[in-house]
Amino acid sequence: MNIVESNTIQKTILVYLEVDSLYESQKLENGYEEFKSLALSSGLLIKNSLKFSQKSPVINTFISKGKLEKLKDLVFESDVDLIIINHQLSASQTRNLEKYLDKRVIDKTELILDIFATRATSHIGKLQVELAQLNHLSTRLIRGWTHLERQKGGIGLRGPGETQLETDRRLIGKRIKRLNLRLEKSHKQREINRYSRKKSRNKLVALVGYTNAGKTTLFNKLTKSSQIAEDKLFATLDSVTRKNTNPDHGPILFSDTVGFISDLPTQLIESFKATLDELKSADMLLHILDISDVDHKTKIIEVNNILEELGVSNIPQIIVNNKCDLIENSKIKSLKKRKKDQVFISAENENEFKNLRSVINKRLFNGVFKGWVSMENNLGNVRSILFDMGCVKEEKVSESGKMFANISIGNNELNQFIDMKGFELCHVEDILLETSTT
Ligand SMILES: Nc1nc2c(ncn2[C@@H]2O[C@H](COP(=O)(O)OP(=O)(O)OP(=O)(O)O)[C@@H](O)[C@H]2O)c(=O)[nH]1
Ligand SMILES: [Mg+2]
Repeated sequence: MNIVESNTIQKTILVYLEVDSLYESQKLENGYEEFKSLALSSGLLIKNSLKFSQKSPVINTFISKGKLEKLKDLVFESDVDLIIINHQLSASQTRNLEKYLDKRVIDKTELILDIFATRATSHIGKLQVELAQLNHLSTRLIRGWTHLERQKGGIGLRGPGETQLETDRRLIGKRIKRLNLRLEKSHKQREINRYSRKKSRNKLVALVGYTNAGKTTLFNKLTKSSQIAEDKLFATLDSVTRKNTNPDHGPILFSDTVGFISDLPTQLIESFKATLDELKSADMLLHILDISDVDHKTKIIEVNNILEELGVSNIPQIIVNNKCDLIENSKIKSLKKRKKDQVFISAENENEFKNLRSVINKRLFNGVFKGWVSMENNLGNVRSILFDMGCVKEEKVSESGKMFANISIGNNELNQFIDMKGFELCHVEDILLETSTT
């Protein structure tokens, strides 16, 4: 049930705190804007906001006493249903705040879970979000909800949470177990497996990065797909894998994944691990970033932290600076000089992909060989491997049964055949000669 359907557009106060002691990495300059986008993505009506900084969180209420009084006044003045805090709160902090303010209070985790609940479309996506919500809920069950009994419904309680709230821990535990089993089963059936079988012949390149960086836009161009790419947070929830369509590449599967965000709730990382497992089998990651974003440096660190948490930080990465069209040419030029191992593109303009493609080829395949090879007729198995890899562009057979194939293949892959007896690199003239004389 979403907010509009339930006829109760939730009126909200956003509380944005900068807590000095919690910033391990740099803080986001546009952190408030990101927080606001999250709230708007959830369909909330923002009536008011309060921004302030604090040295460290207060144990009982997270927010310090003076600021809390200010917030209480604001709640009193504004007709609101909900207060959202841009941090993760403990169950007792939430409860104390709700008691003091006499309003529902939700934290960033619940807000993100809510967005995921409204965005999930696939069977697996829905199961994953439900699992994350229930895991979150199970940590909250100790708090008494009776003080807000009359305010049930709406954000934070959408989806499975609504019916589960009244059930006890044991039932939730059971449901979590069942969901885990169902997820496991769905994953087994999923196309990933089909791809992983094929993968032995194909390289898997996964696009990762902060939400809204342009991963799906690039993925669509690389694979001629039409996944939804939008200017909103978490446009993509389900991983999608497709074969590369460009003849300049060797055999590659590209995989588009869910975007990351700073302080991504651990429950979500846990639940999405199954989908993100695909990352583990990736041969290379394209780490896409929005170079026009003032916070891009901090976001690179955030993304790398999450990759580490997922156990994939050892996979080779190419940093792809996207949205170059949004910054001055001179700046791009100087960046290119300083960051020679990185790639600079505008995902919307395919004409600029030449360098990206050549860097991918170089790193994955040690460059790509394009040309004709000949195989004696006892090398039928090599021929079928080449076809499986999707390397063969054209084929000819002489009357004696000698096979000729025009292939596009990574040098590393080619090396496994090159020393075989009966396998040769050849010129197009040789083929004409042999196929016409025999
Ligand atoms: N100007 C400009 N806009 C871009 C470029 N690449 C992507 N965009 C826009 O940026 C927005 C986000 O793009 P997506 O491809 O959905 O981003 P994403 O990384 O897949 O986002 P999530 O799925 O939310 O993680 C869309 O409005 C795109 O049109 C680019 O090179 N230049
Ligand atoms: Mg996307």
